[in-house]
Amino acid sequence: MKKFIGAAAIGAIIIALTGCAGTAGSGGDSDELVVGFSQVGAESGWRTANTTDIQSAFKDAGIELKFSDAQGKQENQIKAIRSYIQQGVDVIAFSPVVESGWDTVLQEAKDAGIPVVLTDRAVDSEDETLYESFLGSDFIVEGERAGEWVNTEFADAEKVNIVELQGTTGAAPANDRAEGFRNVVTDPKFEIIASQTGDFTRAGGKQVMEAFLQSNPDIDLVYAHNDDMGLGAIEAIEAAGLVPGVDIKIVTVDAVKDGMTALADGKINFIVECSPLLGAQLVDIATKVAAGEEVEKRILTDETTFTQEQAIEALPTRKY
Ligand code: GYE
Repeated sequence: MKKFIGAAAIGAIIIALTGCAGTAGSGGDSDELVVGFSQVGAESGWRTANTTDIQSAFKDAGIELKFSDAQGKQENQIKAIRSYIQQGVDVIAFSPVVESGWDTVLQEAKDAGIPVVLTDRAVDSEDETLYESFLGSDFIVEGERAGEWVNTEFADAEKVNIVELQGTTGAAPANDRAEGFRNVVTDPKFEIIASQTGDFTRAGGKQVMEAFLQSNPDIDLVYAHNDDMGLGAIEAIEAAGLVPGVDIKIVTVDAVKDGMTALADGKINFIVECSPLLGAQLVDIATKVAAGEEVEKRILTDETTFTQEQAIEALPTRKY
């Protein structure tokens, strides 16, 4: 902290000498705020909606947003964060591609006096002072909501073979959606006969589902950690001559437009919502932390679930 006291003292001398406060320096007027944001990539419809929403919220607020796309790689995110530190932005926000391995770079941001806000995904750092706030969904609850639907839907079944399309390995939503689902789908009649990552992409979901179908003749249900992988699974199921939503039931997470359309068409059976519209809240948090105001450590998004009937009703006004 010493060097900041030094800088402030020098600033005071300059002000005294020139008789004018000037406008330079970080953390001043919200008009001058600069926020650096490191996005995961563009792997899904959810991610695209999230990027658009964040960029437009900062534009509307008149706050400069430096944006970088990590293309799914943690090393790119670390580079982007280091570059934001170097540039002396006022706030750094990022959506961590995986949960672990952030302590060093977060400590660097802390040492530079730059507050960090986690959006959408969590880190597993034990030191919670390394970030100001975490804005996003409760992915465990999302997994539990998917599981509760499964329990009701298959209440009368004797044996249910489930295949799981997992999100990106090591990502918070992949870890937690797997955990939440297993928390509630506990009856021994349910068996997760195969589980593999499809990396949150449509192509990944399709490829993994093709392999699942080849080695498992009797699949009752697909649990996909996001809509895109569920949409990929639909293609694989149809190519195998089966009817998605009927021969094999499908439950997914996200509720983006393409997912909701497949739900309304009867190809998906149930979707747990995960909202990508984090922009306005992120602007609010970034503005507050830059001004040194206290913010809540954990800010949850409001979410619901959709049946096929509810999707038909919601689709015309769906924003993403
Ligand atoms: O569910 C998935 C995306 O982190 C909540 O990432 C997000 C997840 C979302 O690729 O579609």
